[in-house]
Amino acid sequence: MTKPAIIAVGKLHDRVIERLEDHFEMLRPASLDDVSPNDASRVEGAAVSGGFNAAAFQRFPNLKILSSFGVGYDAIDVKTAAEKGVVVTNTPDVLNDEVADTAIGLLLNTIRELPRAEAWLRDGHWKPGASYPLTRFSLKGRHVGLFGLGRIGEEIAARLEPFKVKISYHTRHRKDGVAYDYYASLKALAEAVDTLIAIVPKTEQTHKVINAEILSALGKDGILINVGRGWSVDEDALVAALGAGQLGAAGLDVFYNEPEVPQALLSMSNVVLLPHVASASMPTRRAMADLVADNLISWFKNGKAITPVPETPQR
Ligand code: NAP
Ligand code: 8YV
Repeated sequence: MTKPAIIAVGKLHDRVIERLEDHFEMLRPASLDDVSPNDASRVEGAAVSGGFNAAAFQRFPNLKILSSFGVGYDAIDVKTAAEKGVVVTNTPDVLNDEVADTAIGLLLNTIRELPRAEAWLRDGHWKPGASYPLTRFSLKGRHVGLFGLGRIGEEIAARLEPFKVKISYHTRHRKDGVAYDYYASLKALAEAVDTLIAIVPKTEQTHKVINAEILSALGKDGILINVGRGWSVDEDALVAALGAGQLGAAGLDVFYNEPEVPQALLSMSNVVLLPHVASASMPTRRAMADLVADNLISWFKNGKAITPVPETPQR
């Protein structure tokens, strides 16, 4: 029996290919331009890391399912997928713990300047009589606002509880069974808290919503942590607020135009910058890779995807 043809797009984790090879005929072109029309017409599934736009969907007339690596699927044109009846899947939940752990690490590093203190030691400044300066900020007594309380936001909140900080949140819909204070707008949340952790998806509504007004509401002792998408932050406003002392510090895992990081941020001492590594451990990336493969295997075997996104067909 002929195996269905699957196209692998982008820099995919090796495990995805390893898992799929037994079940499918794998096409691995260097670029979509290298796929002949004949091959394109045979492709029924796609494993994707990175983007897949409307033009890419048009190339594969018989595509039925696209399995995307990552929980955020903003780079996949789900509107076109839905119009063409293509199921899109993502990798939710398997990365919640890793991303939440990273968010807490980033928060502590930002507040307690641990990367700077280590650099100070490595640079040979720790000598008799010399101590790293006391940090301006402490996590103790802070009021942390979560912008986003979904799968990952809830795990971040759970990890914050033992730190004895007050926790509040803003989402569009109030969550049942959650004891944290709810704020109906991001502005109201920013006015109430002194520490904001963003973990929302990239959508039309979240574009640059963390703007000058929000940063100013956090205040001069305010801390911003972003582990969602750089898209949500007005980086010019952030640079201005940090530079003018209107915001205390920021910890960022994600940027507006990755991998570009604004020079102004690179030269600031009150920021901690990570290269989008929140889920980037071997075990977690392997689990994400397995879910990419399992979605395709399940769909072709049982006609049912495991984690379809809500915008496209569910099977
Ligand atoms: P999720 O379960 O869908 O949660 C998203 C949360 O954001 C929900 O609480 C949702 O609540 C809220 N939200 C969405 N749009 C909003 C808006 N316009 N205003 C206010 N709140 C809004 O997603 P997740 O699994 O937690 O992942 C969240 C995002 O994190 C992903 O989409 C991805 O972009 C990012 N991420 C980044 C990394 C990294 O490596 N840094 C890793 C994993 C994920 P309502 O629907 O009630 O508004
Ligand atoms: C990954 C992420 O870095 O899952 C997401 O949405 O942003 C991260 O886990 C990315 O998906 C793949 O490189």
